[in-house]
Amino acid sequence: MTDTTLTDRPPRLDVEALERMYSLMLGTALADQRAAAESKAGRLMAAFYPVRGMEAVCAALGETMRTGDKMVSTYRNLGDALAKRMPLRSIIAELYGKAEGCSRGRGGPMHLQDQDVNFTATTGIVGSGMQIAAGLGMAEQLSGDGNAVVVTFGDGATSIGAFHEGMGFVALWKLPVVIVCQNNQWGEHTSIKEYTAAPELAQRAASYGMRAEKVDGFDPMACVAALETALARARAGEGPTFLEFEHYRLTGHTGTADFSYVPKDELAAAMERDPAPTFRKWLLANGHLSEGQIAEVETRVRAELEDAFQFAQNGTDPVQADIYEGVFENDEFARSVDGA
Ligand SMILES: Cc1ncc(C[n+]2csc(CCOP(=O)(O)OP(=O)(O)O)c2C)c(N)n1
Ligand SMILES: [Mg+2]
Repeated sequence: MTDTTLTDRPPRLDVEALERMYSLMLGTALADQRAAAESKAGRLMAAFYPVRGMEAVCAALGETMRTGDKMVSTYRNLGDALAKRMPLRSIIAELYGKAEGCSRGRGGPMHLQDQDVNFTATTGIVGSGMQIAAGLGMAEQLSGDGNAVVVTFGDGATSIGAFHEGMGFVALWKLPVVIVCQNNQWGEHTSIKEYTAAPELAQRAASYGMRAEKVDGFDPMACVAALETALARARAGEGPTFLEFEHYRLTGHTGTADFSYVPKDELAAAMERDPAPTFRKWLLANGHLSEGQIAEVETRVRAELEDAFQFAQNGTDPVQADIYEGVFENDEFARSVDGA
């Protein structure tokens, strides 16, 4: 029997692509759960912000972005980093604040980055990614090399001034920016219904003269289709697109936060659509992947995670002596500041 709960596969996505997407969804969910548990145990360098609920959007980002595309993310960045194909070991080591981490242990969970794959910046300042993306978008437009800039942030960020300034700027200059709003229905501990009188976020884009679309963020193929169109428009010089991906936060705000305030029925309904298990069922029901192929993916993903967590836990702590290195353009200056 064909499963029609999710949008059907576009012909472009072959078996390998579907396997990659399932790997990314499952890898994100499992890494997230383990990181949250490590955070609860007090073993991570700083607070961890879970991404459970966002896995379908992240897998679609992974399938549609190119390495040359720049990405700006937030503190809730694990799935974005995986979508950008950052090495898993360097991600997990950074969560523990180890020298082997992508930011040499100086950033922690909130500040993953990797210039090799153009995971350009992550920021903990809500709404500020929009302005960073505007600057990067202008640079891409001037260079004319056909890359796009993707910026991700939450629903709450659309109430911040910086967001609105950035929206006006990228629309006016028709910058090659794809704006990914992860609407998980919560801004910290406040429901979207309680913090805005205008909860239809995609409608905000129209007032800036920008194309916008609301997308089911629990439907991986719908996410791919929306991102493909937006990225193609950006590359063709047709300007930015605002995409509101609607889903639900399946955890607390942080890895340790209580979330008993979340209505039980809402959470239960969202859990019914938990991206990785739902996609797994859909892949099987539609005959896209066999039980054997799925099992292979799952074994590989679990082994890679085990390796990365072991690597991180055995990593080295950064030393005080190089604390300023990589902070200023000139390391000589850094040493003089340090008095070394
Ligand atoms: C400018 C600014 N104001 C407030 C905060 C505190 N803060 C951290 S996360 C957050 C909620 C943001 O909600 P949303 O944009 O929906 O993202 P989510 O955490 O749900 O992914 C707030 C208010 C901050 N980091 N930066
Ligand atoms: Mg939110």
